[in-house]
Amino acid sequence: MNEQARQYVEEFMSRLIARNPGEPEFHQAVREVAESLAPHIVASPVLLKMKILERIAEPERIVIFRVPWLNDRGEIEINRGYRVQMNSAIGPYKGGIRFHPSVNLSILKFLAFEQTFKNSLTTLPMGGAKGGSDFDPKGKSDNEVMKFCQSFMTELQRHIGQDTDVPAGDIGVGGREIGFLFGQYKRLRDEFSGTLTGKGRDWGGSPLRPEATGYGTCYFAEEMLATRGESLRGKRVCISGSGNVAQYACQKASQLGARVVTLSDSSGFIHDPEGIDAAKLDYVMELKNIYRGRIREYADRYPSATYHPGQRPWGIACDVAMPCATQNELNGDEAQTLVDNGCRCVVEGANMPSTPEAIRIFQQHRLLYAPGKAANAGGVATSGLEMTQNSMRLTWTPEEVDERLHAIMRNIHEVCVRYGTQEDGYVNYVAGANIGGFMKVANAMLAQGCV
Ligand code: NDP
Ligand code: 2IT
Repeated sequence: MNEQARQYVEEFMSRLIARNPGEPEFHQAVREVAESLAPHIVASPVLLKMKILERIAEPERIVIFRVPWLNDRGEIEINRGYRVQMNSAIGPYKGGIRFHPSVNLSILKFLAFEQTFKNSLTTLPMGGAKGGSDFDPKGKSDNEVMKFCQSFMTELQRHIGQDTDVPAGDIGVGGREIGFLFGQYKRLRDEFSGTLTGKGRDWGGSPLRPEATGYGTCYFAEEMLATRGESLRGKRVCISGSGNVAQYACQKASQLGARVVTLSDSSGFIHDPEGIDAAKLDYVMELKNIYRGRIREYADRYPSATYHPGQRPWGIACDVAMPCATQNELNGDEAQTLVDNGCRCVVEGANMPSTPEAIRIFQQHRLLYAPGKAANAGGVATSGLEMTQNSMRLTWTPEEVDERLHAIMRNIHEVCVRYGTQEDGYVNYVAGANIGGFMKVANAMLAQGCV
């Protein structure tokens, strides 16, 4: 980066931090993008004059609302609901809903900001958004989750719609929650529309939407490895998390011939050197999705595995790492350990799981490293395909959706290579994804004037 670009980033960031104090995750996500884009922006008088980056980093609208509900003891509980509508330059707002006690404005603004670039990379017409609540689904009964979802949607329904804003799942929001949210939306608005994605297969959901994020992450890994004449076959893979993304990343990686040796949750990780095969993954899916249990139970069931409480899986030797749990779950020290243990490829199923220090280490050591906004875009891409099917009032076959998902991931990889290849031939996927995702949004904003 030249001096002018560096100065642009620092001035831009100090204004952003002053306008958005106490929001470290939002600052982190914006800085990464600003650093990738700065050389292009300072070279473009029109981008500078039209303040495109300044506008992209300012949400178009944020809604914050009270979510009161009655628990099973008949007591009133109060949570806070949010929807950050970041950018609608290329389509209706689109992005997931997260239910987790850590949810706050900083986290949702970082996620909505990332989503804008990710959605653009899919080539589908979707703007960027994210929403959620500090509600903690852990330990709640199905009845309590339903009550909460109904109260949350009673307010949210005013702000969303199939041509306005189309939410989906994220951490703590899966098929069960989307069902309750959709039921209440339909009841209040008296319409059966594609306003949420991730719906059940029998009521408007797309085949493969549950699988799409994890599968897409593996398809992206295959493309990256192919640039070095390699593939997932025979590779040892460390995965973090054991939720939606982790489960289907594990399934596809195994189908493609890899040996997945770890899974985790916020309490610890399991290491199974023999590999988590299809039968063991069936057990994990039942444990997590039906009984809502903890990953430590895997080690009670399978003697080949050990459980490591309070630890993350990055100390286990692997060829490929797939962080699939949450933001900032892989720090600089852990990145160095992965490198020292021979890891060659890091593909992010989660959003912003690697800290800036970790990313620096991966890039310094010339690892294949792909950020979430490229590698995990298969989830929202398949949500986009669900929107298309809903508009056409028909359902494609799983094979057709898989083919489109695969093509989209291949295309995103090509865009990253096009915009991210350095003079020495190294592909900087961070730069590639940020520049590739930015172009379409920036051009749309230029065309649409000062809005
Ligand atoms: P789930 O709720 O299904 O699973 C989340 C997993 O991550 C659980 O194993 C959970 O463990 C773990 N986890 C959550 N928070 C933390 C934390 N603070 N520290 C350690 N572990 C944690 O969510 P998803 O699988 O859907 O999402 C995982 C990641 O993928 C997120 O970053 C999400 O934004 C991203 N993503 C999701 C997409 C989707 O389609 N669902 C699409 C693209 C990205 P525990 O049970 O202990 O909380
Ligand atoms: O982070 C993400 O891309 C998601 N949680 C999926 C969003 C969506 O609208 O499918």
